[in-house]
Amino acid sequence: MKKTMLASVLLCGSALAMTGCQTVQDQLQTGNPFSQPALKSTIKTVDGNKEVGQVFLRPVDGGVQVYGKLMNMTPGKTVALHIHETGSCADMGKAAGGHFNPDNFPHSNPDDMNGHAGDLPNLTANEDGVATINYVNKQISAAQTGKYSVNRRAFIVHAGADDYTSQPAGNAGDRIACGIIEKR
Ligand SMILES: [Cu+2]
Ligand SMILES: [Zn+2]
Repeated sequence: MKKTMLASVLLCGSALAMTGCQTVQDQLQTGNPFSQPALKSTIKTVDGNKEVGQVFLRPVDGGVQVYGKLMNMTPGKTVALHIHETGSCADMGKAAGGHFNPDNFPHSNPDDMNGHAGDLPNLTANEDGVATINYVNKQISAAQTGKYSVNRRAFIVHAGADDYTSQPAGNAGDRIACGIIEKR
């Protein structure tokens, strides 16, 4: 078993760079130990505390890869996902505070380097109610501490989509699910 695993890793490493070898699908489906996310978050509904998915964060070239999936979402519906500043899901997720914003920028689209660090792309659930994210955020750190670290902050899933424009939070609606980001 151990020998097989080593052989497959070597084969993989010889054909491609290690990072190119691992698809997000692999990481999601097999929990491959070589994916090594630095941080993780278990997302739960804010009312009822039912688990809806997991999101992982790991350092990659030029930023932090945020990847994972949410289940039991409304099929076809587009919703907002953000990193909020406080690692608490109490009070229906309100305790998570505003968007993570270490440089005091306005809310914007996730690719705007002069917008909130915690801004992320909207997610659309497929017909099975599964929504996936795989996005490299260039404004955050997956380190345990530091100004840009998102350790002990929180993911919030909203009832609606982010318009990437309205202040202070993209008019995304109620907070429906929340997960504290922590060391894996
Ligand atoms: Cu939010
Ligand atoms: Zn924002």
